[in-house]
Amino acid sequence: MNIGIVATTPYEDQKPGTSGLRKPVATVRQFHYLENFVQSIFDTVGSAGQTLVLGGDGRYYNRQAMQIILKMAAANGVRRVWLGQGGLLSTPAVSGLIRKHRARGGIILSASHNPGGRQGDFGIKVNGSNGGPAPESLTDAIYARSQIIDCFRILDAPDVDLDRLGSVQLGTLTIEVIDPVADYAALMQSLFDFDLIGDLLSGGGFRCCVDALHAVTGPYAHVLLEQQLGAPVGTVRHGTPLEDFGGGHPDPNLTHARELVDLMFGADPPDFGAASDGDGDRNMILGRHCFVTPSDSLAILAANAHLVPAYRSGLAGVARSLPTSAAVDRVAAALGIPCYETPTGWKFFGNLLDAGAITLCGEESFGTGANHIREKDGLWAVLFWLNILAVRRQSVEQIVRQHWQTYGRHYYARHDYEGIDHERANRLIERLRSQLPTLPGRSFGPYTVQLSDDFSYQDPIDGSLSHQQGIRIQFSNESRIVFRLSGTGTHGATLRLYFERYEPDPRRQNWSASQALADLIALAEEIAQVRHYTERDRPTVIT
Ligand code: VG1
Ligand code: CO
Repeated sequence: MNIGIVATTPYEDQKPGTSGLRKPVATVRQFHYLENFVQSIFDTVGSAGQTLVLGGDGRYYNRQAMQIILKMAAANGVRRVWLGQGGLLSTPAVSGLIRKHRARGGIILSASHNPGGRQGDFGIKVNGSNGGPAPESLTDAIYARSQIIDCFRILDAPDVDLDRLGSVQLGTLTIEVIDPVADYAALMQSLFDFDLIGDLLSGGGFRCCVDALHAVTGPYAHVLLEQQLGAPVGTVRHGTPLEDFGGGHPDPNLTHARELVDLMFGADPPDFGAASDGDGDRNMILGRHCFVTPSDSLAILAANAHLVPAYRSGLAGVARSLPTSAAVDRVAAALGIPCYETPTGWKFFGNLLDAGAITLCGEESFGTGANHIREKDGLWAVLFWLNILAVRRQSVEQIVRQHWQTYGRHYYARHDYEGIDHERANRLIERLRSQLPTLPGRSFGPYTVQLSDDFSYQDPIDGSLSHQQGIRIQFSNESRIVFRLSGTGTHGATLRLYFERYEPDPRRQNWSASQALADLIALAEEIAQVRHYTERDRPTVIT
């Protein structure tokens, strides 16, 4: 088998965003586009003699891309690749495997919650030896390399059988095709009380529904919930991964997981409902006629962590991304543990987790996770909730309401304006930035601005700095508005507005979020002229 060294020219647009390189399939299929980026990864990370983990969420072009990457890995001297059977591995499973096998890192082929299929998106995420998303310093270096690349290496060899379990040799590279679920399931068993959850799920009285949205979580949920924990077959819906996710949008939120939401808010719903995204790292939690905001979910997991075997001895600390509500901050204060505020994106939790400074962390975008791996973890959150429900034997709604009574309620909403004009989106942000110094002290009705800035973060462990991570306007009555532009969209720009308002009085905790936040939403319009700049009169998605 010959190693080809193929001449190539750079593509300008290979800068990774919030979570890897994410592009329309048509972009990724351009001549040598994938090859350039993969060679840039190998050149930057160093591939000779290394062990890597490779998997994807099963979306369109997954299998073709796997073949290219495997042949390139062989030509670049990679020693061993742990590959999920069929090219499938969830993002949390990849993270766990990197750690288990002490691999140099991993490549995950996924555009996460973005739609798949021929017309959809494709993505390439790079993870490091701790199992977590590459830090900015590494993605910047990969990007820099991609801008000067002039050749890549690829083995001239027949395709690898991705479906047959066992070892195969590709030149000097050994590929271990493994069951994508087994190691992850064992890890979950080490964290949660499977006997207790099993009693709850198989007892007959408790009904549960998990919607995998035809994405990668399906095989994991089938094994864990139905086979190992004894939930009735049918508990997992849309459990077969499809290349186009059945035409859906694999985003677990109130808009895109519509079928599950209708079930949970319909007549005689199950006791517990959950959905996951394309690559299995996000989760949405629902009870009967009850939606748990991701920010509340993180706070509730932290407050109940002592009920779960893995966290029985307490939490070292917690962290949340800037736009995530401060619900978890209150729990941390009550527990007497530190709470860190990071920029958006899981990579910012990595150092805190590695240093043992935090045990749990999460984002408002339906991502929660812990120190067992270095990615957010959808099914972990589901099992965590089920473990709490199995101990407390209350409904999801009772648990949420009691939490609000104890800690107060953080009303919360995110408004996304998707596919808007880039230039206008940037103008909105720049105009806001220029207003920042004039806002503190100004009053808008009962809201007086206390702090307004463009969030800068200094990593407490390695001291690295990240600037312009989101514009926050904080009011004296513990309300907040955050504005930022998405780093994962692929069509036009996406503006995200985040609204939060704190309500300690249990008598005033029964409004809908849209009622409670109406004043703040109007205020955002007044300050930022959202309608004018987005040319939209309402958001595309509200979560
Ligand atoms: C979004 C979310 C962010 C999340 C990121 C990746 O980023 O807001 O919280 O970490 O997606 O999630 P952005 O830049 O579009 O707001 V995933 O499930 O794609 O790894
Ligand atoms: Co995801």
